[in-house]
Amino acid sequence: MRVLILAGLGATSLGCAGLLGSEEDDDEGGGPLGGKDTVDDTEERDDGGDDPDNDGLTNDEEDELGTDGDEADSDGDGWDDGAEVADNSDPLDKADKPYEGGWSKGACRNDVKATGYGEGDISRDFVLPDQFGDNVSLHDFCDRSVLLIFSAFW
Ligand SMILES: [Ca+2]
Ligand SMILES: [Ca+2]
Ligand SMILES: [Ca+2]
Repeated sequence: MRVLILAGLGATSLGCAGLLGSEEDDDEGGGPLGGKDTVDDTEERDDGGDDPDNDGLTNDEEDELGTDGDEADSDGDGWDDGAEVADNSDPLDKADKPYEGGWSKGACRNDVKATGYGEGDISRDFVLPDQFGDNVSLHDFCDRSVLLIFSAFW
């Protein structure tokens, strides 16, 4: 079976608000036994608007997302943090990458609920290889029109 997935005709939705939480130091500067932290992750940055790793996210944005402000690719998947945020993929999940087929993943992709298989229903999510050989999830394109063409040969 070969599946061709075409997606397009939708407005691009950028941003990942609500996708990621932030980590805070809950020991108020003290180490496990009340000593000094070996890594001070609570220090206020006076360079919050800077982007020293040149990934498109400021230090303040990286702090909020929990990404590394000194490493462009926090999860080591080959995609810069800013590119992942712009594509609604998780910059802290190595398995979650922008879609290389050229369309952004929808910000609503994790909120889609299947309703059935009738006309107008929302289909159950599934993953299939696209024409480029990349595995894609149907719900990644929740804000797009998706044309699925199925064929089978025996
Ligand atoms: Ca940055
Ligand atoms: Ca970064
Ligand atoms: Ca990455």
